[in-house]
Amino acid sequence: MTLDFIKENALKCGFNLCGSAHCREMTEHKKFLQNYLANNYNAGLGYLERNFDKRLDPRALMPGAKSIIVCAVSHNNLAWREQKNSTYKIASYALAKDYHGTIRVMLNQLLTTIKSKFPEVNARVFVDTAPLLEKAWAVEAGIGWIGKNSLLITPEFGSFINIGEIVLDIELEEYSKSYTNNHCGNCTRCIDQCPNSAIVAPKVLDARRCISRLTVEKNIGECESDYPTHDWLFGCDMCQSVCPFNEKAKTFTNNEFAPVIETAKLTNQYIESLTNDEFKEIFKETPMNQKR
Ligand code: B12
Ligand code: SF4
Ligand code: SF4
Repeated sequence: MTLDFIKENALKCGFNLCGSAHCREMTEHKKFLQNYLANNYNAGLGYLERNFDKRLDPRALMPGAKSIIVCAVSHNNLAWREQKNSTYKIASYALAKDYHGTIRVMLNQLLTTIKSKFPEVNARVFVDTAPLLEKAWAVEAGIGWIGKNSLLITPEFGSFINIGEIVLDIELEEYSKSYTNNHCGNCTRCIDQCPNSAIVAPKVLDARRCISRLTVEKNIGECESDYPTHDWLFGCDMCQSVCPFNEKAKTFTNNEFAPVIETAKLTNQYIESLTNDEFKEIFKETPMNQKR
């Protein structure tokens, strides 16, 4: 299976970027992951402690795994610039349909195409929830670099993207060249402007301070944090909004990632007047209704 065949079909399935990598143990991440957990930077997110070996090696997650296809798609709807009618803010990705379902469908579509040409392939698709270092695999697959805000940044689409993978039990004819550049340079905007100083060192996030952790994840009780959420209702885009690589980044091209909520309507008065049932109805398709 050639890289061109995979990329061409990934784009047809609605992805913006795609690459491939050979499955291996990411030993270089072991110490980082250990320190991260030892410092409680995972903020009580138990799933980051479990499956330690699987997280480092996709072959432990899927026995027989040989290769991984990494796909990325933009959800950049500019909401991070445009929510001006209220002091409340919602992360851009949360204004569209929940990406987990959308990306799973796209990955399965790509896998169906692959299987129609290579019926002997066994594979599994993953998006977000599996113990897989998705950003690190995206770097390995040549898609971008990990910025100081700890997020994957791509030259063309910036960081307002989501990632999904197909892990296969066959070797591919060729693999992408891993992304070896890091274009952050001397910039420290994300570190300086995080409202809770959650980026404690370049690429190191203390999730106990992170507004996204405080507003998105359900088991908030396990996270003993007094840090404020600065009017963010769900998620946080600050460390991406200030990133120069998002200033000129392309916006979403796949309409499945178009906002389903009209941000202009979201005034303080409107938000504060919503009953629970109204809230559920309005945001029913978005990740806000799918709290983990
Ligand atoms: C847990 C999680 C969170 C947690 C904790 C995040 C964290 N950084 O720990 C919380 C809830 C806070 C969170 C928030 C967000 N998340 Co999140 N999250 C994840 C998840 C499920 C796992 C990430 C993980 O493994 N964390 C564990 C720690 C150890 O890893 P890490 O901090 O990411 O550190 C890595 C690098 O910094 C790097 N590194 C740093 N220093 C060094 C040094 C050395 C020597 C080496 C080798 C490596 C290294 O290696 C580390 C391991 O890969 C992934 C999906 C997945 N399965 O990968 C999505 C994911 C990372 N999240 C995503 C998104 C979109 C977000 C938010 C932007 C959502 C929002 N708008 O509110 C915020 C951004 C916050 C931020 N600045 O990172 C996207 C990222 C897209 C992108 N462009 O990168 C992902 C990939 C989901 C997806 N499939 O699209 N998230
Ligand atoms: S998502 Fe918000 S709180 Fe979390 S690191 Fe980025 S700017 Fe800080
Ligand atoms: S704001 Fe600057 S330091 Fe932070 S990720 Fe973007 S380029 Fe890198």
